[in-house]
Amino acid sequence: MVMSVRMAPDLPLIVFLLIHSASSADWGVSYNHSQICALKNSSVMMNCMYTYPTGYQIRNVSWTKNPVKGVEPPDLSEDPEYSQRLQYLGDKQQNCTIRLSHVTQKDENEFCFRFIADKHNSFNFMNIKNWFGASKSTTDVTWIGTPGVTLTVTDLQVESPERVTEGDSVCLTCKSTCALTDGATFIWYRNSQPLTERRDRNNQLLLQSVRREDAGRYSCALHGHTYISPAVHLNVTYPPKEALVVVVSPSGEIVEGNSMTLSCSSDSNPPAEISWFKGGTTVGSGRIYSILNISSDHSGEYKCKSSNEHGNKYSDAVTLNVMYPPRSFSVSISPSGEIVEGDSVTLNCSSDSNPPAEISWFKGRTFVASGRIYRISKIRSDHSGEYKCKSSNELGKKYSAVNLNVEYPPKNVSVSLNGSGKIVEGDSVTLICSSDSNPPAEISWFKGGTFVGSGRIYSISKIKSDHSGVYKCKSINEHGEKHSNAVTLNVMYPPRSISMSISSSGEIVEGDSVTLSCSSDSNPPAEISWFKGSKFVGSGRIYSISKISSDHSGQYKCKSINEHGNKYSDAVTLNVIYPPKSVLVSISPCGEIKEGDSVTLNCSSDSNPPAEISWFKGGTFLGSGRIYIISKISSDHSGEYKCKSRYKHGEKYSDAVTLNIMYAPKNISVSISPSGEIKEGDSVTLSCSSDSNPPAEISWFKGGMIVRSARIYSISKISSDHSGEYKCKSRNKHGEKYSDAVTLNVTYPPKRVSVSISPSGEIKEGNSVTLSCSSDSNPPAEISWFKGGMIVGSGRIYSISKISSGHSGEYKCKSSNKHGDKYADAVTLHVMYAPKNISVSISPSGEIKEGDSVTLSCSSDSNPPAEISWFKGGMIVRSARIYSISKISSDHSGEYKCKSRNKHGEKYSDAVTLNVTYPPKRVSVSISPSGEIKEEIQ
Ligand SMILES: *[C@@H]1O[C@H](CO)[C@@H](O)[C@H](O)[C@H]1NC(C)=O
Ligand SMILES: *[C@@H]1O[C@H](CO)[C@@H](O)[C@H](O)[C@H]1NC(C)=O
Ligand SMILES: *[C@@H]1O[C@H](CO)[C@@H](O)[C@H](O)[C@H]1NC(C)=O
Ligand SMILES: *[C@@H]1O[C@H](CO)[C@@H](O)[C@H](O)[C@H]1NC(C)=O
Ligand SMILES: *[C@@H]1O[C@H](CO)[C@@H](O)[C@H](O)[C@H]1NC(C)=O
Ligand SMILES: CC(=O)N[C@H]1CO[C@H](CO)[C@@H](O)[C@@H]1O
Repeated sequence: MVMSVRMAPDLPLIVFLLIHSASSADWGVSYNHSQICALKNSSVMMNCMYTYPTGYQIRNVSWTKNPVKGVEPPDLSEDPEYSQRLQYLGDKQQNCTIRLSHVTQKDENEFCFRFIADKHNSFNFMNIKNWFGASKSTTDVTWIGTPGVTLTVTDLQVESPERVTEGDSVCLTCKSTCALTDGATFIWYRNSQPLTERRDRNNQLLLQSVRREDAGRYSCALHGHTYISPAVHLNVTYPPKEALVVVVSPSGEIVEGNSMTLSCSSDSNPPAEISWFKGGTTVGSGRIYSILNISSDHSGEYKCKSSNEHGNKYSDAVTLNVMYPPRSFSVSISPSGEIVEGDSVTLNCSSDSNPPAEISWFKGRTFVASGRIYRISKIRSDHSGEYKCKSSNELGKKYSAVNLNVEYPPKNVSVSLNGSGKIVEGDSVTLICSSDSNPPAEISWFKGGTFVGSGRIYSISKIKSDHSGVYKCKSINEHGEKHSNAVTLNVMYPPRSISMSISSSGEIVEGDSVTLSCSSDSNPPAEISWFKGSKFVGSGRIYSISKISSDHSGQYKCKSINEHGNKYSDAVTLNVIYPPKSVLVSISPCGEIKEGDSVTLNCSSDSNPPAEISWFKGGTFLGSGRIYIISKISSDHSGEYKCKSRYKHGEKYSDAVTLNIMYAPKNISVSISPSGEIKEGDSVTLSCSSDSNPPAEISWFKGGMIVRSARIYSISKISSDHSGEYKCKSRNKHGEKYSDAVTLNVTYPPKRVSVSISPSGEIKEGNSVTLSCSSDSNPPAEISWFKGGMIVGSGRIYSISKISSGHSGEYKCKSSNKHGDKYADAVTLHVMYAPKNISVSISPSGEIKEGDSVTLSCSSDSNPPAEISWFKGGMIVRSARIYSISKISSDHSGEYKCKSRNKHGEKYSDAVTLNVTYPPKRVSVSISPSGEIKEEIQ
């Protein structure tokens, strides 16, 4: 360590000596290591001790780097590069150890410790300048420990040969740029995995007889440090170990047309080159060997050769067995050439396929045999045909055909007729000769024994009856000939040339015998039917009528029919002569005849020739002709009618028929009995008469209401309610009609006589009042009015205008007609009025003396009765009609009046004066200022 106290030049030794003398200790800094080799990113501990003389006190400690004389050394703790990484572990006495973490190449510096101390117990020295020349007022000492700690930072590098061959010995070295401490332990990694197998020594890894598994990326590190060296690849080469052929695709059978891929896998370093062999021949190279569109030629043994600079290796052989469906076919027949029935024949089928095919034989679609050879001994004609051999394996099948043609003479010669069998004239007929032969035969046709044509088909178009006969055909080829069976043609035809004849000529009279006969030609023979008009009358060639009657007259014809058609003969007329019979009248329309209808009478008289007709009603001739028409018939036409039929040999009448003509009601009338006036209580009969066919139903109506259904309507004890208009209705199914209306006027004496007052309610004097008398009577009654027993008026209405109290009283009316009279109940008129005629009377009359008894009474007239009140002066003194004063005094003197009041008004009486006389009492004397004496008596 070097002492580095420096003094200012102008501060002489005195200070130094003082310091020196003041302490026995020396100034100094000592570091444990002057050189430190540190691994990148590791933490470095720089152990440091410092000393200073006693009496000094440490004021400041710091570390700096690469100090230069004359330059203020920077404090590393203030350098941002270091402030985070530098840690001062020492103290302010003697320990100045620091730790620097995460060291980098940049940290390769000289690090020095510096401290500043001053004298604790100061002797007031003069100024001292420190070694930087700054002037201080105290004895500061700044000390830097130089030389400091030199830091070298190293990384790690793996040193390795790039390539080695399996079996070589290899040494890997973990290198650093400075010498790390002896005790450092190295760790090795392969492919980032720590090696567990300890094959290292110091910083070396020894791989004796290297194996291919040792290849990989190697890196090294120091135990206890995070830093790992970059990895270095160790490449171990080796010859191919083995070659293996794998069929990549397809996985199963190999079929022609597919593609196939072989893959050769082999492990070697560097990678091997692959070549392919089929048998001993090279066929390709590369790891993959593909064959597109494989064919059977590709079958065989394949292997691959794997080779690199260190050696080569062959794979085991792989066998390709290419499957394919049958192909290249051939079918042969032996013997070749013409084959005749009875020969022996062999069919042979050959085909190529993998796996070998199965062979089956088919004739047409029918399976006949299996196996490559198909043998037929004694061949027959039915063996002819197409034979197919089918060659099939699992990949497919193939057919090959051959034709076997067996020749033979005609056989099964037969004739067939087209159609269902029946042959009708005009049809087209075809005879077909069918014959079995090989080769095909020649055909000839015979009718009877005569040749008529050749060819398989013999056609007759539009056949005629002449073609009927026996036909056959002959079939002939090089192996023989044969005749068919015979076929008979029977040609049918419909009836033709029909004719009819009558046995007798001339007039036919009723009772004669007549025969009709019909002849016609047809095949098969026809059936004959006979018709009269369109009506069937018989069958058979002959139609006989014995004893002919008029009914037999008419047109006759015969019809000839077979299954192929029919034909009618011309018509022949039979006209049977006869006299009239059954003369009948018929009426049209039939049924009911109504007036207005049009009616036709028809006389049917049956005779040949027709008779003359005449008409009669009763015995009267009406006209002639078969028909008698009445248009718009009326009831007058009713009656019996008949007709007469006249013939040259006589005449005949019909039965009579009656015309009954229907009509709606008419001439309807009503009669009342008795006629004349009808009084209540009488018996009255209404009868309705009308004319109609059929008879009508009668109903009676009063007003619009039906009251009875009968021709006669009787009312016993008629009442006024029966009054009114009546009519009757006559009705049958042809119509209805109403009579004129008749009036029933039932008379009766007055009844229900009553009086009503209007207005109702209270009647006040001056009102207008109307009394009305209502009464029911027929004829209308005359009315008279009574007040009390006095007649006061007449007429239904009795009016009083401006009524007065004098009209009060009982009123009634009397109603009278010729059948009687009747009084109404009496009604009372109460006329209301305000008080009037009010007067006052005093009793006793004459002079009234004090002490008398006096009665004032107020009388007034009013309705309703009034209330009375008494007034003296303007003051009310009593409310009563009588005002009695017993022992009257002079105080009662004065004017009195009474007031009479009801709801209609009020009235005051005239005033009356009460003059109560009395004797003298109390006298008073007064002297007037003038000396006059005045005496007053009160
Ligand atoms: C420093 O060195 C001394 C002497 O060489 C030794 O005794 C001491 O243990 C060391 N200290 C450290 C922390 O290494
Ligand atoms: C100095 O301090 C460091 C850290 O506290 C410690 O490791 C070292 O032993 C100390 N040195 C002495 C000599 O005490
Ligand atoms: C440096 O060391 C710290 C821990 O001490 C670690 O987390 C970091 O990854 C290291 N850096 C490098 C680059 O190795
Ligand atoms: C090893 O070396 C061989 C020969 O140079 C080379 O072909 C091969 O690719 C290398 N392998 C690796 C993994 O680098
Ligand atoms: C009924 O007969 C009476 C007496 O003949 C007559 O006065 C009256 O007017 C008749 N009434 C009707 C409604 O014809
Ligand atoms: C006021 C009035 O009329 N008084 C008379 C009352 O009666 C006497 C006697 O008859 C008369 O003398 C009063 O004049």
